[in-house]
Amino acid sequence: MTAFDLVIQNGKIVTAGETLDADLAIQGGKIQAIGKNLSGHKVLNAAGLLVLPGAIDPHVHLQMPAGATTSSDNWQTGTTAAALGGTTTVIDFIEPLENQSLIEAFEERKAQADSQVVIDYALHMTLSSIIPERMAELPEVIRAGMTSFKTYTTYDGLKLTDEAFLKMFRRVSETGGLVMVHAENDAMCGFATRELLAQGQYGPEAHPRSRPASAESEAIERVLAMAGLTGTPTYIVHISTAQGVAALSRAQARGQLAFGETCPQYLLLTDREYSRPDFEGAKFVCAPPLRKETDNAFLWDALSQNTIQTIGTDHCPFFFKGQKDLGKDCFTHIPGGIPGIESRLALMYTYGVVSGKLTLNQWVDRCCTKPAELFGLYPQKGTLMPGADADIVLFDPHQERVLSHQILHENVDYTPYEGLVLKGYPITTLLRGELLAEKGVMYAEPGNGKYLKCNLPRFEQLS
Ligand code: DUC
Ligand code: ZN
Repeated sequence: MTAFDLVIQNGKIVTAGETLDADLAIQGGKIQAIGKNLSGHKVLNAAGLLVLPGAIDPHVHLQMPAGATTSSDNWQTGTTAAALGGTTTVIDFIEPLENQSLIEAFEERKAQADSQVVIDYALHMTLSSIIPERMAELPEVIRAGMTSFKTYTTYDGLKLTDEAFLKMFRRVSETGGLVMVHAENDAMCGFATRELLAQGQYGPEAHPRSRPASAESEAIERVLAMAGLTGTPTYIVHISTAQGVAALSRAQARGQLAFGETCPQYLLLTDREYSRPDFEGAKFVCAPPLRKETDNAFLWDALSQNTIQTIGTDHCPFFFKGQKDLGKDCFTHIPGGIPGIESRLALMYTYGVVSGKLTLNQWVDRCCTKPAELFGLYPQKGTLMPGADADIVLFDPHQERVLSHQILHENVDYTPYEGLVLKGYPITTLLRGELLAEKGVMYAEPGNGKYLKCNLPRFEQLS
């Protein structure tokens, strides 16, 4: 009988489509076989463990400039934390400077990442300008491996007008790419913010009212109407509201290729956090803001119904002491973003699968498979099948932990999930067949990760 490089024996293999008791064999960094009684030169005994595809976080911001500061995880610390939490691929963003060519911005961002990453990574390209020179670069950007284009309806310097959205949608459609949208109505957010400030409301508790739920749903409805006109596949990032889900669902019912992402913070936390004393509400400032329990419930439902396809983190950490306090005198100066890159898989297992809101297979689908499919990485990533990269997580469904900043490796001084009880935790992570991380210890050197070129998505093959 053939002996493979490595065999993971006796585990429960979980993919988006099935769950089976079988061995998994790895050869040359790829999955070679899944079956019974496989033998290997090396063996990992996974009895009692779940064997999953390495998770893919489709939305992170490592080393991201944000006004006067920068998100506190660099490519090395952020990808280390990701690996220890069972994530083997992250997709981050390129934000070209005004007047900078897209390809030049890509080369700079890639050079920054390459020497630091311990896991594989891909990049989304932000389009904040639609001048002809930028649009002419799209085919080259796609050839270089970025097939998803991030756009904004809000933030000066990033937001596009409706007219620009329409032109951009048309152009991206012609290339076969996917448009991602951060959808919040800029005028509504600006108006609400100015009224709050005029009333003397400067603390973090004003933050959720400065970016109302209706601003999100209005923007989702509008961008999806425009995407419908041009027939452009569109992915709405970090959906936080029930009304936002309803707008997405209406576009899907019209037959559009409209996809959605939500994040653990919008499933598990609420706007009550902003009223914590001693400025602690600042720890939860992100855009869109945390919402209500009814929104949490609606989002869980949307995930289980496949109205929302992915769970990303929008990981964008800032230290409470030294960064969040830039907004001590006014909430509008609090750097927006929260950490979560390390805890996504475990949180979604406990609060999704154990609590009965998602099946085991849906958990894998939303955290691993759908991100790979939508961003053109499937089947190299996001699943367990012969020929796929051997990116694998051994997950102990019986390990109980209390989530706290002390057990995490994110470079930040808090976790928004402090004190949450976890039932199940990733214990071993392999990348391309090599041991990457185990029980809190990182085995790979910086530079171990590879840049992944994304293919154009093939929506007709979506599971
Ligand atoms: N929202 C945040 O809060 N931070 C990073 C980017 C974003 O969209
Ligand atoms: Zn983001």
